[in-house]
Amino acid sequence: MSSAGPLTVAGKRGLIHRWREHLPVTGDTPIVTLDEGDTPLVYSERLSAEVSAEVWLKYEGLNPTGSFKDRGMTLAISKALEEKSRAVVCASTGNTSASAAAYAARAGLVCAVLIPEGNVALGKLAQALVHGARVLEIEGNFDAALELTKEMAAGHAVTIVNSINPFRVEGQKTAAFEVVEALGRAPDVHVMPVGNAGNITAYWRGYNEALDEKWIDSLPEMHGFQAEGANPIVRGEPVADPRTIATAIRIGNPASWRGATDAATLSQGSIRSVRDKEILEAYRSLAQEGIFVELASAASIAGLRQMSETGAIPGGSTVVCVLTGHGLKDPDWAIAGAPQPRKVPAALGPILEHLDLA
Ligand code: AN7
Repeated sequence: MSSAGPLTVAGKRGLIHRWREHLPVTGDTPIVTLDEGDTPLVYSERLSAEVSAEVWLKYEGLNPTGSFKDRGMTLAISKALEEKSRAVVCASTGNTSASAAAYAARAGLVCAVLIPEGNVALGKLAQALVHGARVLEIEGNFDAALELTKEMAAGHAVTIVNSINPFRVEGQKTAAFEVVEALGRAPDVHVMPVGNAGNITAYWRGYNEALDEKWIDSLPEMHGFQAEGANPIVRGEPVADPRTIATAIRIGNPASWRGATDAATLSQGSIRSVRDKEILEAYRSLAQEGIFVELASAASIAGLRQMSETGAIPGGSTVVCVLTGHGLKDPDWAIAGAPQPRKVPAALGPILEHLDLA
């Protein structure tokens, strides 16, 4: 154990502690954690009935900053500290910056974030700001921001914490370990959204390591879904001007492109697209089941439905859909399509009348 200060002492919780032997850490690595990981795998009665399979939802919105990014960030920031870095930088559609800002604040590191102007959900921006990150709104899209971030990291003494940082994918693979642990087996079919493609790369690695460890004896089919207006992997070429309401996955040139195509090909899975309209429908139907996610996460469910309609979900199979981020990240969309609150006098009569209970 190092003589690091109290914030960096390895806690008893958090995913580095939990999966230490499977992660690139040593006794000298100062561990920066917010007790991330160990998220619920929620059974969905409704979706299971709808697609005639067993559908489980990996609810990653319950991580400390509200998205799966915390899994990679605990490791990336811990390693940045170990390597005596003083500043970290990332480009982000919002969640990476929220997570980087929180973990960097905890570690006492300067955090710079480059975000695409006008295309980051309000909650995510609030997180980066409240944790004291230096937020730069780039007059360009995510892909331009990522290019600039890479240039910064190459020439200056800052650590990049986008998923091109190898520790990010290492941390994120632990979600697959948790799925395997909860089910006692691998799912038959694994469905998730794809943006920069770091997460699908991470799950595929996690399942493969679980196979090597003999925790499972088969691998799932990996199915990744991009938004139709931001679907470079489906098209086989970068999309110069990606567009989708799911701003988290509004990405035209994914950094981990190869990781996504490898996962899909080697697992007999696929990378396909879903339309914004389908994403929105999935978002609302999850909410009706009590599960609040952000739009990008609903691409999983839109994808599940598309697969089911084309007969790609075998009856009775075990399916895991990843819900990558919490709905509170983006309150604008939640409010936009919902019935608005009604103003009533502070009296029981009118209240009962409005509720049709009079
Ligand atoms: C909720 O924060 O790229 O395919 O900069 O926030 O691993 O990129 C976010 C991506 C899915 C896609 N769901 O994951 C960023 C960023 C949510 C996300 C994705 C993101 P990757």
